[in-house]
Amino acid sequence: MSKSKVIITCAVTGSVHTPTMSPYLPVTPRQISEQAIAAAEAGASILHLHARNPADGRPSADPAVFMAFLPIIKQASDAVINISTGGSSLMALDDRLAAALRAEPEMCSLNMGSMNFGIFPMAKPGVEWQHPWEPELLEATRSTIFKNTFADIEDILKRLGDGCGTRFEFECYDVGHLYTLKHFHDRGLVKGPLFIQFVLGILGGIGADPENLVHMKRIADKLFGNDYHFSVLAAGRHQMPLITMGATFGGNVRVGLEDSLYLGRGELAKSNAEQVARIRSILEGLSLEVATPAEARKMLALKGGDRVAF
Ligand code: KMH
Ligand code: ZN
Repeated sequence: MSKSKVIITCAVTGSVHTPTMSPYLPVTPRQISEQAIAAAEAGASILHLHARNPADGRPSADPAVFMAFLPIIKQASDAVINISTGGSSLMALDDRLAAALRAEPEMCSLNMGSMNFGIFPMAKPGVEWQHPWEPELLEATRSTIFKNTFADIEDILKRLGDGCGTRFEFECYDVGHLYTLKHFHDRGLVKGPLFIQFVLGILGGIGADPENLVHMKRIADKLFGNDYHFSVLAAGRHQMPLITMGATFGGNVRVGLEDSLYLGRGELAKSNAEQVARIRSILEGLSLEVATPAEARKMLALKGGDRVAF
C-alpha cells in the first residue's frame, strides 16, 4: 500500500506488566482514562485498551470496569478506541470477548494463533511484590497456552466483525500467523484494508531482530499486496528502535506501557503520553507525518466513533 501518514497506536496498560514493575502503569479506570486521553492529545490516533481490577491491578475482563473508562475517553477525545480481545493469556475466550461485545467498538485486537506467551522471566527472585497475584500470573505462563484456534478466530470475526461492524488489529507474532490471516482473507472472512500488527519480541513468538521485521514485511507484501497496512510493536527495550525501523519502510507504530515500561535505557516512562511524544518527535524528525484519528479512520475503513455502544 502506498505510503500515507503514520498511525500511532498507544496500548495504554495491557496485561503483561504488573504494578510493582512501574508506579506509572495505569490501573484504575481514572488512571487509564487520564493516560489514554493524554496519549491521544500527544498524537496517538488509536488507543488499544485493556482493563484492570482497580483494587489490585490484576488484568480484568469485566465489562463494567471497561464501561467505567470507555465513555470518559470517548467524551474527551476523538481517538479510535480499540478493545483487546486477547485480554490476558490466562482468561477464557468468552470472558475475553465480553467487554468488546458490550461496547461494539470501532476496532478490536485479534490474535492470529495459539502460542506460548512467556512472561515468566519477569518473575525474578528477590522482588518485593505488592500483590501475590503478580509473580503467580507471570509464573503461570510457563505452562499455559495463549489459545487462539481457527475456530476462536472465526468466532470473533463473526461475532464482532459481522455482528458489530468492528474492524481488527490483526496481531501476528510470527510469520505463520500471516498465513493464517491469509487463509481467512482467501475465504472472504476478512476484508481489506487489513491492519496487521507485527509483534516482535514476545517469548514464544518471533524475536525482536531487524531481519525478522524485514521478513514479516516481505511475506505480508507477498500475501496481501496492496490490501494491507502494517504496524510494528516490539517488546521492552526493542520498542523504539524497531518501530522506528518499521516507520522508515512504510509502517505504522505502536507504543504504550503494555509493550514497554521504558522511555530509554534504565528510564521508566512516566506516562503513555511520554512514549507517544517520543515516537512522534522521531517520526517528525524523519519528515513523516502523523495521522489524525479522522485520517486513521479513513485509512482503515472504520465505522466511525458515533457507531459504538458506549
Ligand atoms: N500484549 C501484546 C504483545 C491483545 O491485546 O490482544 C499483544 C496484544 C494482544 O496487545
Ligand atoms: Zn493488548
